[in-house]
Amino acid sequence: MKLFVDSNFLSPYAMSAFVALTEKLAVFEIVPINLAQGEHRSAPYAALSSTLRVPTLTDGGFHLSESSAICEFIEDSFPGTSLYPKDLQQKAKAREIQAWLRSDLMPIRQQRPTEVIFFGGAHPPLSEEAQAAASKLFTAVENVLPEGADSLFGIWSIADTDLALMLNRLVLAGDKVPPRLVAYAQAQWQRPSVQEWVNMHRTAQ
Ligand SMILES: N[C@@H](CCC(=O)N[C@@H](CS)C(=O)NCC(=O)O)C(=O)O
Repeated sequence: MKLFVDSNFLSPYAMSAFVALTEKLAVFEIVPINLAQGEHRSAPYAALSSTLRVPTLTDGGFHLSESSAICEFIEDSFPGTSLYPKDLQQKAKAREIQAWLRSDLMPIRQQRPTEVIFFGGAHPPLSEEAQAAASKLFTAVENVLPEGADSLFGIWSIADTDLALMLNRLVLAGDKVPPRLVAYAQAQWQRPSVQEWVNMHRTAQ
């Protein structure tokens, strides 16, 4: 198996696929794709990914893009640590959270790009629009995360990793985040599979 990821390990979607494979103890090769140089638009990559985006997972002649589809494929392909809750309603909620994080909260994603998480540095205050998105995020998480819990469904799921990344865009930029959400994001960030991604070698561009 090969996992094609951005060569600077900044993509939250590549991270999700990486964590999923790592949790399953799958044997896979990381193939870095240089987005800055447009390598994702090159013919060899286009032959693997119709979306021309990272991540893409390949297994022989099988090619799959879109990180949530990749996570579901990995879940169905490997035994070991479950990526999703077994309970059908909880599993559906985990997928809801994944889909939501990928389709909404754009002002946070734009004003707190993952460089904030992986490189640090100073960032301008959030715009009103981004503050509104942050407050929507906080309310949603407070509604779904049980008091005192460090995972959404009583046991780790890949939705926790995705959600912690979204919260950490704000936490690590020093934005105001409710303390129990900070504690949740920090606890999730310590997971060894996540730390493996965090500790990838990156170069400032
Ligand atoms: N919905 C996709 C999003 C993937 C995505 O946006 N990847 C970005 C890197 S974070 C990318 O490849 N950007 C290059 C481009 O769109 O040209 C997923 O979940 O995999």
